[in-house]
Amino acid sequence: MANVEIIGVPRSTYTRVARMVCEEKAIPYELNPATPHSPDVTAIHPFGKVPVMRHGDFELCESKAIATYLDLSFPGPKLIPTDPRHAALTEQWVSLVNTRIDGTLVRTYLFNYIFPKGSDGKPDRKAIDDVTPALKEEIGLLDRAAKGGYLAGDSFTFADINVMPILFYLQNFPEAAGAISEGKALSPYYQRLAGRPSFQKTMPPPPPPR
Ligand SMILES: N[C@@H](CCC(=O)N[C@@H](CS)C(=O)NCC(=O)O)C(=O)O
Repeated sequence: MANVEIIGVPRSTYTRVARMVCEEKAIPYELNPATPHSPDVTAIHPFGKVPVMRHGDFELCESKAIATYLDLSFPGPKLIPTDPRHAALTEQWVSLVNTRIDGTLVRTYLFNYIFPKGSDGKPDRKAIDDVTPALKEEIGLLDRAAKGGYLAGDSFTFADINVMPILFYLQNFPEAAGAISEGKALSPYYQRLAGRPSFQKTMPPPPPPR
């Protein structure tokens, strides 16, 4: 069968998640660069989001669905555990990150820095100040969860893959970096997991100069 195609943008956190799954399981794959809402993406994702995936004649969207398909279809370490409690904890942390934490930390906080909307081309200071309490609360939540060494249970799972690309970007911005360094667990957790080859091999390119 044809190789797995991950279609998306290398800088996208969710695209990186799908690639990390391939790397962890040593799945041969190609990254086909395509931006959100481009024809290759909208043909597979109803809302034009990346990543999308093609494997032979099978097309799929949504990073968690892609991860589930890859984990069930290919040999290699199980990233979504089979034990019911461990599987459910993995799902819980993916859901908490994707339905709330991503919105606060990436779409609201980071995007204010990366895609500043102010008329002077600078980040919107008020928007950053407004989101900082929620940012601190949610980073605190991740810090407490990371005390066990992994987000879900006592071993590496897809829940860790799902959060690592977000932590990668947060390190570079002051309020988030400060909140991470205030806790005891999240910074060592990030440093340890950042050493995994799946993380190193999917490093996004640096941002374009402004
Ligand atoms: N729930 C989706 C979210 C994917 C997502 O938001 N991707 C971003 C890039 S990291 C995107 O395509 N944004 C464009 C948009 O929302 O229009 C998933 O898990 O795959």
